[in-house]
Amino acid sequence: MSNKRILTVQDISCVGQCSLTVALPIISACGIETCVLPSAVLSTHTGGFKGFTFRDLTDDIPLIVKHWQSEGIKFDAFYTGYLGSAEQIAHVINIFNSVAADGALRIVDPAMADNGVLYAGFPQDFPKEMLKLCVVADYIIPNITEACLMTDVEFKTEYDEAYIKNLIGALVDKGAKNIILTGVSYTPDTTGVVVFENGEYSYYSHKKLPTGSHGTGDVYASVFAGAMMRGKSAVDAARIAADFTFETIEFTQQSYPEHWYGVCFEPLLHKLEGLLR
Ligand code: PXL
Repeated sequence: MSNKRILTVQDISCVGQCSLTVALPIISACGIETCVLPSAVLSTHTGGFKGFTFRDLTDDIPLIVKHWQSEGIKFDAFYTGYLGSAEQIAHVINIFNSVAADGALRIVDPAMADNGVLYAGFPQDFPKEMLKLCVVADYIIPNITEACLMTDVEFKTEYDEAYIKNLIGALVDKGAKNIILTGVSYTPDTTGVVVFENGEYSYYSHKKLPTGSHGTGDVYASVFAGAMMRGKSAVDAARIAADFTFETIEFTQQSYPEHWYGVCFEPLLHKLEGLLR
């Protein structure tokens, strides 16, 4: 158990196995105190349910932060995911400065898009706003769609290493520091992550499972954040997160093939400790 605490800022989708209902159990299972700042409350996630409710909590954020400041509360790390409005980005940048312990780690998952399109409800200019948060982060965890939307690089489903290096170069040109690019697949049977850190690339790949699953980006980013808090290098954290996420998808497809809206990560939480040793 570490005595460091992380603040994660993302929505509560009451049903959906994504965002806070993933981050809170996973980072806690990594042995890290996990504080939360809900960006919005939705009845479900937006990826396939119809008629979901959405309550934006933007106005609560400055009041919550003010209280933390009056109590002298600071955080050793931040991990942000799905945000409720473009306006929240300025609030989060303020949080990164005003309630950060010395040397605090800032991890941003620009959770806003997949498969070439923005998630339902985000305005077209949202990626430009999200980029402002990405440039103040130590690590960003975009998928290819999110990286393309923030850089105006054309989104492709078939590509080579030169395309991926150009995409990472475009993010660096915009001001991003260290980048974990997820869902990078160079062969039909494999997928993986590119880690770009201090100017060096590495690639970790594993078997690709036949269909994509909701919420896996949040599982991935949560394990990455937990592993970084446990003192792993970014390359090791990226690999551990990939292995755990793969297991959750495989387990869900084998044990509950009808379960469509998320991955059944809960029965596998106990494995995190072993992966982190
Ligand atoms: O998993 C990303 C995510 C988080 N939060 C909400 C979402 C999604 C993806 O669709 O809709 C509300």
